Amino acid sequence: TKRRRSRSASPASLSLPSTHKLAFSATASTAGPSPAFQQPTQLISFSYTPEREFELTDSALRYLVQPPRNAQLAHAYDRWERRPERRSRIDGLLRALSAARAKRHPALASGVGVVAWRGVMTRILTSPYEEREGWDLNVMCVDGVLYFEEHLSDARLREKNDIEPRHRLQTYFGYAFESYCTSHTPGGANVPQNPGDPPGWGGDVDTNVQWCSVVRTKLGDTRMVIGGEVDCVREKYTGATDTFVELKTSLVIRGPHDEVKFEKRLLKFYMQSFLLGVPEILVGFRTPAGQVSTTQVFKTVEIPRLVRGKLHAWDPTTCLRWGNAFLGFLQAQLKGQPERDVWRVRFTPGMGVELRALDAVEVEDVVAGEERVGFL
Ligand code: 0WD
Ligand code: CA
Repeated sequence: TKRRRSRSASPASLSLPSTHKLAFSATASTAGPSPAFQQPTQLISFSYTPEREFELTDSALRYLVQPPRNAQLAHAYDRWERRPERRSRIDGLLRALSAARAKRHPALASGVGVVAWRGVMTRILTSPYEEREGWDLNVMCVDGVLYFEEHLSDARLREKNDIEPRHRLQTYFGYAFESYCTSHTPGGANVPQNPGDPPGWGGDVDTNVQWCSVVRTKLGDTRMVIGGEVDCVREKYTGATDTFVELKTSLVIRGPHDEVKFEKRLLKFYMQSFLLGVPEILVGFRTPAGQVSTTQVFKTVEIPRLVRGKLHAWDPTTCLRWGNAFLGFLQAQLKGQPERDVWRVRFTPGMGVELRALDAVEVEDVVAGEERVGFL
């Protein structure tokens, strides 16, 4: 039976037993070897169509092509098919996982400890270095498996939907870069569809369309199934992660200040690609107005070395150690708890995380009237 707490109850953190908190200091003091991270292997892939329908195909897979010189990233901004910001569940990931199970994928023989989108795992693992943005997760533990979903408060959702025009354009620059750098056919040069399209334009941006890979990996003793969007593959699709390429845009580096900013950002680039086994990141450096001036390929494994020893350095070992402690903490706390319960993890920058059970009213908010057990 669930306790009903009134929504105006004082912040739960004040009344929480300290066992419901995990502070960074708890992992900083246990320096030592890094927990092992297993090379991810792909279980299955899937696509979202322009109608945002899930399908177990590679219809949205794209191949890397050389972008034209000085590509203009503001091109066709007015034709962007924008996916509305909604709370995103893990339904697509679970459907893909079920399909992989039905095919008796050998990598699933040994059970799973965590199921999550890659973006969520990136947030968790980079949090020791996160200075500004907190986050909330919804967590369920069913049959020993932890399921994570991002929790966006109403306020955060509104914020995401009313981002400043300037910021929205910058986001678009990233998608336009993907259009120039990818093609539907391997080795195919992009042939513009509309009069007025520049050479090399790969088609108007539709952010409903995504190709996703679901991989299996392991951090410490925890086996994980992680799903994430993959921008394109280099030359051919092998069914493995070894040809995956991540595309990024970043402002041209004009001085030491920009360099520091970029090198801090590299942690997110690194962790995001590392978690899915993506070996290469192609960065388009652009002007503030959105013209690509240079491109550079970064090998994911080599990125940590680029920042090592610097004042603003980050260390992936710290992230892995934290991630391992975080998963161990949740496993210990949720073991033996009712499986229908939904838990909330809140991360506060510089501090760590707090865990609490949601009450029935809060769970209703999470489920949002859909027929689900918790968010599953
Ligand atoms: O709706 C949301 N708030 C989110 C949805 C946030 C994060 C993820 N997702 C969805 C994704 O759309 C996808 O279906 O979860 C699934 C897995 O995504 P992921 O790979 O775990 O997401 P992440 O690693 O955070 O982002 C990967 C890419 C982004 O590339 P960049 O280079 O910017 O990191 O997914 C795209 C984006 O291209 N992406 C989005 N595109 C449109 N609308 C969004 C969004 N809200 N979020 C991520
Ligand atoms: Ca990208």
